[in-house]
Amino acid sequence: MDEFVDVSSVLSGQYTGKTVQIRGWLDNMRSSGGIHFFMIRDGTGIIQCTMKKGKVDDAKFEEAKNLTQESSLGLIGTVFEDKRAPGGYEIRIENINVVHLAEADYPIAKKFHGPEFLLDHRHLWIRSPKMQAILRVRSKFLEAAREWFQNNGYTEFHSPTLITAACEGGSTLFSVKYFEQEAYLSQSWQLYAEAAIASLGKIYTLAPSFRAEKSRTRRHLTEYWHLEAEAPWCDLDCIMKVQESLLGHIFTKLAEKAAKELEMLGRPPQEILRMSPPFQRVRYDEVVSILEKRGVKFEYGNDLGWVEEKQLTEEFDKPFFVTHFPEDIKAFYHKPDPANPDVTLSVDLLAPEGYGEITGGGQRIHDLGELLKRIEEENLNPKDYEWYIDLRRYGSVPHSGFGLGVERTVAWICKLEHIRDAIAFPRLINRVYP
Ligand code: NSS
Repeated sequence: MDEFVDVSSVLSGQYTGKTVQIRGWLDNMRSSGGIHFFMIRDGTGIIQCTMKKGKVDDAKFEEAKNLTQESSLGLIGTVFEDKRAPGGYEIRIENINVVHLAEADYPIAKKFHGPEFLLDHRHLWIRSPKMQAILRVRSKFLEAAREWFQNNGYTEFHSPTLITAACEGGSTLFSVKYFEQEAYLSQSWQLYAEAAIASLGKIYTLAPSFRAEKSRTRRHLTEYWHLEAEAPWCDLDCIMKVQESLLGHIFTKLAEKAAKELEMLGRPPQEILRMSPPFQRVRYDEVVSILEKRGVKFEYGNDLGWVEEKQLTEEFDKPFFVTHFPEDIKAFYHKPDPANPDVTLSVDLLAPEGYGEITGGGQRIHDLGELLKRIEEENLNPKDYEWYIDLRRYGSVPHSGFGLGVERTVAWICKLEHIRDAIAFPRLINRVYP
């Protein structure tokens, strides 16, 4: 017998009474009364394995005493249902094969460590139950998102990471020496997506975006994963419906496929289902009055910051849209509202419970003259945007799109205190290691 089985399938009960072979890492170990108790983790689950003196070779039993946390090993044993074991099953070991005896001083002890220590040891900390659960929710989140896009006729499209013109304004651009020229890291695929809709129709992407955020906050990374969509013949209302349908699908799938992980993170799946669309729509000017009523000092025309968003989210118990932001606080490509050109057909989606913005987007300018005017008003160099401007010369159509910050959304879903835990190896103003 040389087939290894997954711990998760042993825990599902399908191997009860049978002899199986598993492999994994020693998560924890104790010995009592001639029995070694091993907790073995294999990435699919964790299971108690017991080794009884007399049931294995004496030398093996003695050798096992010296096993260290995180040693990797393979073992053969019989599966028993046992209510006392965590997970309800245990494997009684018949033979064990140590693949790698880990060094004795595993840096992450079963005691409290400060956040900086855990960030320095992130390469090991991602093995912790909490990080495992978050990373699994993240994976299921993206699986469901891709599924929605595929079911709804969207084609996956990729844009370059090395670019020469800002999408979201110059202040957060990372510059890169590109041979003799200066280039930047992309903040968003959007401008290229606007070119690609005339080729492929409805499109989406999942890619890293980069922002040289100088602020240390709980919701800013310098490198984050951006789930973006762009659709021709789609207006502001249409792109809000796209977001509702996408997130509704994701919530349903998460409740079904990541229930155990969500539960462990303190987010019962029913709570996620309760967040399902429709999402309320509030205009920016209404937001100003809400803030005023709550006694928050806020002037019309300012952008919503962390403080304002936090206050606002207390008024809603589900995600909600904020629309029609003033022109001055939105990037050049946002279409001015024909009914009131001082505001734009823009929309952010805010998560409740103090989390705030998780998506940003809206309807784009499709008229050539209007775009040139906005580029000039924003003091951008039209030369940098020549190809983008060209799109308004050859078959321009009304179109809209949005970008969802994967870590922001996962942080909210998993009820995390800080965005850094929604990604395995976070990039922050003061951290590019490990
Ligand atoms: O700047 S955005 O609001 N909008 C765009 O980039 C559009 N060009 C997207 C589009 O229409 N295709 O960023 C979109 C989202 C925002 O709502 C956040 O959820 C996330 O990207 N975001 C971030 N997440 C983590 N860290 C940082 N620094 C960050 N900046 C934006």
